[in-house]
Amino acid sequence: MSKTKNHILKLLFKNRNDYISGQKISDEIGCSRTAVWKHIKELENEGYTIASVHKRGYKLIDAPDQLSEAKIYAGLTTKTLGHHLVYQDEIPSTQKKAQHLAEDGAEEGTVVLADEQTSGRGRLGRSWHSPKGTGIWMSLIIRPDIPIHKAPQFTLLTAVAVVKAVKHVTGLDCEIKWPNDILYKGKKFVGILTELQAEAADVKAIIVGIGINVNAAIDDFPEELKDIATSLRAEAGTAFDRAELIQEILKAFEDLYKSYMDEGFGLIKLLWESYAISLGRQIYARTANGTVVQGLAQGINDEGVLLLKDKDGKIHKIYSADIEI
Ligand code: BT5
Repeated sequence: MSKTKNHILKLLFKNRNDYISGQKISDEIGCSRTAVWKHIKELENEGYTIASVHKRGYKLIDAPDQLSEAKIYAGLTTKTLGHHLVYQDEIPSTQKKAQHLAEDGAEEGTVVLADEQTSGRGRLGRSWHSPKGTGIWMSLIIRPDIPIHKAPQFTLLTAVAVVKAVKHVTGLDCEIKWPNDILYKGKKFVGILTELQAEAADVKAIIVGIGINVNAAIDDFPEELKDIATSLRAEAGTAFDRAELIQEILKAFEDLYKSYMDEGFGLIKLLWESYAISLGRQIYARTANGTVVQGLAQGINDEGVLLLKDKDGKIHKIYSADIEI
């Protein structure tokens, strides 16, 4: 989308409850009224419904579920998170882009968002299915002043933020499977990927990748995902506004992040445990080197590490693994 059109869209969103005159738009943007009119027509062709009333101006009535910077900014209630937003219709991976931006010094709170990822990725080089127009594929850059061993706590913080936001927007109660999956009735619809840039023992940046199946139809999933994955639309029977969910997630994340920096991991740990499915159950933890530990999931410790008690009563600390219940 051209810069001018994006700017007009931002003004329309900002004045959503009222008319804004063509003159005011052209003054603010520094283009002619004819140019404003041309862009409004283009927006209408793209699916926006815009009322146009003589002597009053333009008013946004309805917007398609098309992501754009303007749409996200319009309802964003965070103090800083997402204020620097990098949006692309198509990208190989928001995570990769965010990694590069963080290396180049991108400010804390920068968010990279795309409508489609062509090489979305999960942990350990797995791929993440990220089709066009139906999901949320985004990566957040944060720069907490913490030692690196605490970074995995941000996977748990993110999971809590997403569960809260999903509840707020859709009413669905979902569950967290340690460390990075969010499920609804046993099927995965959210994956979280937390990566780190460090200098010696300190965190320079944490890149939090969040993938959410929002409006995808199960029939459109690739064969290997049909039985294990779901989407919010498939579960609720109705489509959701991705921009609203993004705004809620960023708000919930920012609030939890503040609580984390002010008071530590305590509140997040409590919330996380209240949403976790595996606790108190016999589970298998398969680590990256293929070792499998079976035991009772007792909880997480203060660093977010999973504690498994095996049949001999020995406690295993699981730092990273896939869990089978
Ligand atoms: C994850 O990895 O669950 C982390 C996924 C993170 C994706 C986000 S999207 C924005 C950002 N940019 C990126 O490139 N990535 C991040 P893992 O625990 O390794 O799970 C990967 C596995 O989940 C795959 O092997 C599939 O079995 C399954 N999977 C792939 N795509 C899925 C989808 N759309 N929905 C549900 N499950 C999926």
